[in-house]
Formats: sequence, structure tokens, C-alpha cells
Amino acid sequence: MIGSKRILLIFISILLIVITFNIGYSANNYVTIPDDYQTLNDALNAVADGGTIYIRDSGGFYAFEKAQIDKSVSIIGIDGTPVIGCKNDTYLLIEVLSNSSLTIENIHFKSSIDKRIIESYSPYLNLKDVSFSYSDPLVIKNSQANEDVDITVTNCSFNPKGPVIDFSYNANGSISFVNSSFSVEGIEVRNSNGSNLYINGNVFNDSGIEIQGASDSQIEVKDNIFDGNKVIFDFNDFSTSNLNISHNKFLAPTYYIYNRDTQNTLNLNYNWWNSEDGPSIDGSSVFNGNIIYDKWALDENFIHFSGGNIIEGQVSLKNSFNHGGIDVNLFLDGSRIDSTYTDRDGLFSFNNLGPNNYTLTFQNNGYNTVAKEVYIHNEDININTELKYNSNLLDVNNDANVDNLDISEVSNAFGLDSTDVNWRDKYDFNRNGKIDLLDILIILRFREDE
Ligand SMILES: [Ca+2]
Ligand SMILES: [Ca+2]
Repeated sequence: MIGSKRILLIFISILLIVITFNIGYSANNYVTIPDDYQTLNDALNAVADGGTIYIRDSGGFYAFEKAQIDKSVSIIGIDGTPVIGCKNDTYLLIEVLSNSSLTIENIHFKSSIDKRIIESYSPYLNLKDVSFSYSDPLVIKNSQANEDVDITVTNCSFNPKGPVIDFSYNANGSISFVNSSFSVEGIEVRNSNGSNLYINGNVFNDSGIEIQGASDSQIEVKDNIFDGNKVIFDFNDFSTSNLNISHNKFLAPTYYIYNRDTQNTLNLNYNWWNSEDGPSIDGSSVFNGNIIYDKWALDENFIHFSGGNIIEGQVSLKNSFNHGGIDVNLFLDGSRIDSTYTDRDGLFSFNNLGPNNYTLTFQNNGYNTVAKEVYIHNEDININTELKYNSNLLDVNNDANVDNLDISEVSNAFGLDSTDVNWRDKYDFNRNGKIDLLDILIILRFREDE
């Protein structure tokens, strides 16, 4: 009897382990629609917190009922891009609750225009490679004050309705729209107070950006293309000094730009307005309110700007009487965008430069090249530098040494001046038009320093 009790105990223990294991296992880290579950709600119930729901593209259309998300979950399309929408009687497809975080990748949401796809109260929302057509696609809200939001929309497309940020409470953190496209309606921000707003690298077609309420935060609208027939900027109550709307291409022929905020200037400098003459405000375009746009790109590569800044300065050649002909090159992002030579006094300048990080190089045969990093924010820059000669200047007989043979060769030309028939520039190290003691001293001093 004791033996069989023991066996029973062992059996129960094993059973418990198996059950526990199964429970652990059944909180699935991965579930797939339609392989494991047919509906989004069933998949959400089955998936573990932190898990992933894969939706397989079957070539058809998934019509789901409203789903509430109250955990951390990723929803990812596989085997193509699955097309998903609301069931006929459903108004809202995905409600993201405040205690959750949601990632969606590679899904095409398609529903009639009166149906909302995502309404989020979560501070963590990450959409990537998601396209929305016809629907009321995305409304982002918040549920308590001073949360660190981290909302990113990358490589997504919205047509014809755009996403809406509509916070009820002040937030921290950031909201980013990156490399996405917006048609007909662009991005609407009703309130994003406190959180930074980054709108970078997007394409807006017949659309734009409406901001009402974005104080105490950074607003960056950079590297976007505004195309189509019209572009709309409508800013109101954006009270922040940290506003950067630059390096955008306004290609649309008509723009409606409103600044309804009487306290703050809407700074639209350093954009490309599809003409080297800047924005065209005659005809049907409207610039309304306190807006500045007196500096603009003169080319769509954003190299030169009307009313831009100057980099100027003076370069000297060490121990020389003449600083002309130094090769000065200007680089932006590794590409040479301009070049010039110094005059006799070593002076040079580049004009019409916009806000960027530039690199300047100063080159002259026989001298060590000098490179300088320059950042223009909104001011002129003055650079002074000196180039030091090297052995290439002084090794006049080209034998890779600076020695008595070079001194002897220079000495043979001693006393010549630049009007003489036998004159050779290369012996006149200090460029004073004479082969004299100073030139020989330069060799002697160089050898002492070595
Ligand atoms: Ca030599
Ligand atoms: Ca000389």
C-alpha cells in the first residue's frame, strides 16, 4: 500500500508539473491569425503580456470586431501585408488602454471613412510600415498628467485622413512622425503640451500640419516635402522658443500658412520654396499672422540661402609676406559645396550660408593642410588660422631631406629678385620677391626644430 501511495504521489506531482508547464506554455508568447485563432480578440486573449500576434496575409480581408488592448503586445503582418478593417457594426477597431503598450508593423488598415482604426490612451505606441486608407485612422490621447510618452510613427501612410494628437493632460517625452506620407489631410495636433514633436522626412501631398496647443516643448519640422496643389500650416498656441521649421521643400504652388498665435513668431526661414526667389505670396497663397520667411534656400539641396550668413576669415602662411592663393574649400556632409582662393592678405569669404555644420579646409603646396569645423546657427563666422610649412616646401632638390644640399641650392640663387630671368619661386620661401638671408634662415630654423 505504501508503495502504491508513493506512486500516486509521484503521479500527482508529475501531473501538477505538466499542468503548470502547460499553463506557462499556454500564455503564448506568439500566436498567429488565422493559424491559431480566427479573430483579433481571441488572439489578444491568448497572447502573453509582452507577446506577439502575427497576422498572416491570406490575400483576403480580415474584418474584426472592436478589440481592447490592456497589455504590452506587438501585432505584425507576415507573408505579405494583411488587410484589416472593422466589421460592419463596429465603429472603433483597436482601443489601446493606458496601461498597455502597442507595436504594429506591416499592416494595411482599410475601412470606411467613418470608422476609427486606433484610439490610444497609452504612452507607448509604435507604428511601423502601417498604411491606413479611407478610415479615421489614428487618434492619440492620454489619460494622466506628466507621463513620459514615446510615440513613433515610421514609414506609415495615411490617405485621405491623417493622425490626430489630442492630449487632455500635459506630457513629457516625444511624439515622432518620420518618413511617412500624408495625403489630403496631414497631421493634426490639438494638444501636445510638454511633449516634443518631431516631424521629419515625411511627404505631405495636398496636406500639412495643424497645431493648436504645443507649449513648453520642442517642435521640429525638418526635411519634409510638401507637394500637391496646396499645403496648409495652421499654428495656434504653440508658445515655445524651441521651434525649428527648416530644410523643408515646399513644392506645392499654393500655401495657406496661418499663425493665429499673437505671442509667438512662426519662423519659416531656411526652407526651399521651389524657386530661388523664395515663397510666392501673390495669387492664391496666404501668409497670415506673425510669420518670418525672409531667408530661404536658393537651391533644393539647401547649400546657399538668401539672406544667409557669411563664413569669412584670414589665413596666413607661416613666415610669409604674401598669403595669396591658398585653396579654401567648404564641405557640407562630406561633399565639397564651394571653394575659393585667398587674396594677398589671406582673406576669403563664403556667402549665403544657412544653418548647418560645415567643414573648411585650407591647403597650400608645401604647407600642412588645416581643417576647421564651423557651425552656423544664425550668425556670421570669422575664422583665422595659420598654415605651417613642411619639408616639401624646403626640400628644393627633392631628395626627401632638408639639408645642406638645399641650402647650397638656395645660396646659388642668392640675391635674385622676382624680376630676374633666372628667378625661381621655389627658393623664395617667405614670398617677399627676393632670395635673401631670410629664406636660408627658414631652412636653418626648420632643421633646428626637427
Ligand atoms: Ca633636399
Ligand atoms: Ca625671400
